[in-house]
Amino acid sequence: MAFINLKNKVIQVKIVYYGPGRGGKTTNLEYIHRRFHDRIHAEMVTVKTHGDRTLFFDFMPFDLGLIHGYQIKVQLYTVPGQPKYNATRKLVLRGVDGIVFVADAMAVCRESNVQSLRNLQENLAAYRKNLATLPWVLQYNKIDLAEQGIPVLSVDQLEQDLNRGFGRPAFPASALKGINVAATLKKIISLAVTSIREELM
Ligand SMILES: Nc1nc2c(ncn2[C@@H]2O[C@H](COP(=O)(O)OP(=O)(O)O)[C@@H](O)[C@H]2O)c(=O)[nH]1
Ligand SMILES: [Mg+2]
Repeated sequence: MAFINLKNKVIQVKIVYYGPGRGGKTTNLEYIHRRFHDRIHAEMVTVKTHGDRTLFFDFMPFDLGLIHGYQIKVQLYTVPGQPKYNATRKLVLRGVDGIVFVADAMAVCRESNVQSLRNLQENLAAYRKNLATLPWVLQYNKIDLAEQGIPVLSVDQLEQDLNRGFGRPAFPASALKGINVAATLKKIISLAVTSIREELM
């Protein structure tokens, strides 16, 4: 459930970008930060280390304006994908309102996508949440690599592997080029806000 401040009429919506390491989560946030810079008046905080670009998480808050007199504040988080950082991943999921699962469309990443989705389900279970009821969408990232002759999974294959039984909105994307990055974000915000509104009624 979102954090709601009734006195100040503020609803905080927490969105987490989840997925295998190096799938493009940070690149999504960097693109959003660049593209909506003047509109969001927000700082992007990235905790970096050598090797991987993010050790802990990336965090970006921004305002969506008023909905029914409530100020909607959205917070975007990403998690580190490597198996050894599971404690951090679990912690970032605390209080999550919506998830973008960023899959890496490269053919060599097929198994790590599936493993990461399984890991997400396990970590959600610790908070008594699950993918059947939570707002979430998928992003099939790095589709631009096909042009360079790098083997990428077909959307059909990715749907089979990751979205079978869920039927969630899914966006073939290139975080690097900004293809479907905004569409992915808009969709998850809309689903999360709708779900919060329903819980409030
Ligand atoms: N070609 C291509 N490379 C990408 C894309 N998205 C991310 N990358 C690259 O993949 C690497 C890992 O991206 P990053 O955002 O750090 O992944 P994260 O670990 O999920 O946060 C970086 O070198 C990015 O430039 C994409 O859409 N296309
Ligand atoms: Mg990252």
